[in-house]
Amino acid sequence: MAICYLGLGANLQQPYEQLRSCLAALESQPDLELLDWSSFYGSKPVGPQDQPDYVNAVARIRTELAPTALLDCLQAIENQQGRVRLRRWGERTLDIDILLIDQLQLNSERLTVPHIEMANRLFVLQPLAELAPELQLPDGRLLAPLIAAITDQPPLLPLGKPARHQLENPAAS
Ligand code: ROI
Repeated sequence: MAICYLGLGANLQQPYEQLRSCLAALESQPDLELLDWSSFYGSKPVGPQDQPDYVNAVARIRTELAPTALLDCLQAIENQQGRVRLRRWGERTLDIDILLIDQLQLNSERLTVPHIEMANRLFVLQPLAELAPELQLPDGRLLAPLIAAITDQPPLLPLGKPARHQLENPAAS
């Protein structure tokens, strides 16, 4: 059994709803357990600026799936939600990144864990720190100093955290 953290991001086709339905899809997967998720945050694009702002969040899951099987499962969810990706570093309907798998370090053709850019991205570190403030990366680094070192990215805009009963149906309250 592994505890994994997933980075969720979207900036097309109602990004908040994309993330909400992504969490609903994770919750309905037989091979993994959705344990918790962060608030959703609005964020300015890292990369080309001529694209819409993003909505980002981090989810914590538990799974027995091997890393590549987990990747297959997450890519199937991206595709089920009609994933569109227009260009590298560009806009996309839904991106699910494997950030961490326990304290595993993995470098294969398909997958690098921890996620190669996570330590440099406020839109990953801040929601991750909300979920797991004391978390250490496999190399021993803590989140708070990594966050403090980021000076080139504007603050995130907190957008609230949907409750579990709000994941399936956006109209429910
Ligand atoms: N920028 C933000 N703010 N959020 C993302 O999820 C995101 N994803 C990406 C790139 C294009 C690097 N920029 C991003 O893949």
